Amino acid sequence: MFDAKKYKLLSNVNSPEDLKKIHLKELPAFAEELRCFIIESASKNPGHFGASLGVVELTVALHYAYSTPEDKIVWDVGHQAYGHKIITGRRDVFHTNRSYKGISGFPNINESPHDSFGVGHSSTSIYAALGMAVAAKLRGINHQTVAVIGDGALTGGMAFEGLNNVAATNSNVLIILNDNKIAIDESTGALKEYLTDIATSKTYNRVKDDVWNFLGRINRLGANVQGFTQKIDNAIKSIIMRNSNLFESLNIRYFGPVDGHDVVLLSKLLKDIKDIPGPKLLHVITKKGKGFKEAEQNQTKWHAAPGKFDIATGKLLETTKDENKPQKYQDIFGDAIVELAKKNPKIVAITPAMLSGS
Ligand SMILES: Cc1ncc(C[n+]2csc(CCOP(=O)(O)OP(=O)(O)O)c2C)c(N)n1
Repeated sequence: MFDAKKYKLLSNVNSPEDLKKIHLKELPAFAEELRCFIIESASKNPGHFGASLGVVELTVALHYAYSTPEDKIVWDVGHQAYGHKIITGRRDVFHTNRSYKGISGFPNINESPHDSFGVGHSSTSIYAALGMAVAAKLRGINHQTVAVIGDGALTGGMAFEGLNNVAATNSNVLIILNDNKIAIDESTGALKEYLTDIATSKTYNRVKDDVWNFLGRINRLGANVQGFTQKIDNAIKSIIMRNSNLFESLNIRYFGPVDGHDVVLLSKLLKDIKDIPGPKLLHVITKKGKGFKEAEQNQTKWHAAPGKFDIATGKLLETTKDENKPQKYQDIFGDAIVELAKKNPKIVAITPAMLSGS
């Protein structure tokens, strides 16, 4: 059960409106409580783990800057939405996560108006967000739409279709690329290298920092900056990045990369970006499993908590150790296919970019 004394800030937050009452300065402390609560809950009721820990700050910043359910946040994959669930009124039932008659481990439109899309893996968020943005426009409603997609899910075909059409329809969609450099197993394919390149490009980052510092200064002067910042930002970016940035080339304005664990920075940024019309992408760098040593060090194993565990040591509790459980179908299948493939070189196994999860 929820211990209000232990979670001083979290105990006052039953909705995104409550979160907005917290002072910007206190957001890091709030994020830390949220992280501890997710860890404590998973230690008793294991479920997905690393992905939600990695987006704690992003989740807090999103709900600080946007107002669901009017604004729409679409989580791709959905296994990273625990923080979202806790902030949007499900804190006290979170201990029932993924259990019979309990709450779903994924966003579920029947469970909460804050869950804008029924999700379950993967690569659908950009398209879903686009649909919501177009529908809002047709109905004359002025709400914001955000798709949060991981670097793994971004490699899916439908995500590429979504990018293609978001750009072509000039919709008011913000795509947040949650780049933690891993899917469930190592990310595969060319996009991984590409994202590393933009995240580490010295020229790009120096210019970006200069532009942002400059814009920050103007903001602090209190000028009516929106149109102005846009003009400068546009001009500089179009010179430097149009031909070197995949997203910019598709007519999606690219912001970042930024530290996805700086909740204050993210909150300010999202508030600024919110008012810029058209398709945009914010590239945030996060660490899967953030804040729990075992999950940071062994990201595949702790993608989902492998059993009940001791929070202090990270050790699995005896009763839930793997050897006490029946073997999983996927393991039996995997062993069998390897055994057969050793004898027959014509056998090829195809996995959805997640060998261990298949
Ligand atoms: C169409 C499709 N392709 C692949 C998968 C397998 N799959 C499930 S989640 C996932 C990606 C998870 O990585 P990411 O989006 O980076 O999220 P993270 O867990 O790192 O937060 C993949 C490839 C799937 N479920 N559906």
